[in-house]
Amino acid sequence: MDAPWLNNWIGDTNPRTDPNRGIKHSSPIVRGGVYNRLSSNPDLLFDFSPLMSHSAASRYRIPTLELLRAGGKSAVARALGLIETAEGDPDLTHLLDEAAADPFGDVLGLTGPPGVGKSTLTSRLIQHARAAGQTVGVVAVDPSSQISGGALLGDRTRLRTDPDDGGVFVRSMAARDRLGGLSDHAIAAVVLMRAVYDLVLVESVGVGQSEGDIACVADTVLLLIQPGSGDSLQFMKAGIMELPDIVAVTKADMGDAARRAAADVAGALSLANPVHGETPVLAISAATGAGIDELVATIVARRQQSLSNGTRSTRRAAQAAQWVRDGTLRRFGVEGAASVDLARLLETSNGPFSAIEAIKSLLRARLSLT
Ligand SMILES: Nc1nc2c(ncn2[C@@H]2O[C@H](COP(=O)(O)OP(=O)(O)OP(=O)(O)O)[C@@H](O)[C@H]2O)c(=O)[nH]1
Ligand SMILES: [Mg+2]
Repeated sequence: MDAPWLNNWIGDTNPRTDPNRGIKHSSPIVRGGVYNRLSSNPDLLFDFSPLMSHSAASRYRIPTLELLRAGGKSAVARALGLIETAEGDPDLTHLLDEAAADPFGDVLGLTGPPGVGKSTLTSRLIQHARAAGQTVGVVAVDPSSQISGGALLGDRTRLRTDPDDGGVFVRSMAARDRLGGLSDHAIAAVVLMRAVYDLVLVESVGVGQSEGDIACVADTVLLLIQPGSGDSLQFMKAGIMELPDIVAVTKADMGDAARRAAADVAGALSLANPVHGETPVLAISAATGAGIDELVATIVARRQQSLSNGTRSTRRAAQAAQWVRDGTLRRFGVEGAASVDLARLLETSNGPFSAIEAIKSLLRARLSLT
């Protein structure tokens, strides 16, 4: 290939001949009239180097958002790898802020206790979205990796997807910071995927309070409850009931238990939250497909509502502020977080990821850690 760094980036596929990549449209020729100076081949009119970051401070080959979007699954896979290996790199921070500022898709968070049916439902939702022509990214947060030391790719997710389908990308990630919670890396992964795919599904096991963590990245939180498990009482006790946007009782094919559980949960919700008691509660079966169309319709209706009443953008802004606050608290504790003006730093930075890096430098310098 004529542009070795591109080959490096997206594998052996040839972006000039692959019509699906759409890279011709984002060619720098269109953007900046740049001819390829690297190649002696006059036929090669594509110089992608302006699409790469070349800041002197960066030790990595970080793509621009444009290249990431054009590069298909392998580009996304590499970018997600960089989240883990190049944390704090200025070009990566820039890419993450760019992605955060230019969200493309919707993020649906699926949470619930182990074995409730999150992965089975995720598979269904992938099928549904692909049939409707949407591209899908999946982040499965793997809490067991805290013990085993690595993400158990595939084990936890039990997802069956077609490896040849370029429109689906699945990534299993370690939840390192809190049990079942979202690590900084998982948040960054969701932000990148949200800038590339139409729909991003985040599967996270809810253990106690950690269900709330998914709310820091999801536009819509879907809480799954197992029939006959007494989960509705547990969730009420834990104060979780105010968090989900939609509740689904799974495994409705198993009989009346699901209907009873749905009624219990609806009752618990209206007690816990009389003002916003309209949280939809559905009974679904990912195994048979029963209730899935209704669930999707409910998700879509909620999305429309949040777009028209402005709650989506308010929520996303609050989430970005939360990433900065939580990241600071985790690294520097309450005293550290209180010693900087987080809101002002966020306001004056290029985005939440720059703000986090600025805070890290500031507080590390104060602690003489640098
Ligand atoms: N009968 C029935 N079984 C289901 C349904 N959905 C999932 N299951 C079964 O429930 C078990 C757990 O399903 P998963 O989708 O792996 O559940 P999960 O919530 O992703 O589990 P973890 O990731 O381990 O927390 C599997 O044996 C599934 O086959 C359903 O709609 N009906
Ligand atoms: Mg699972």
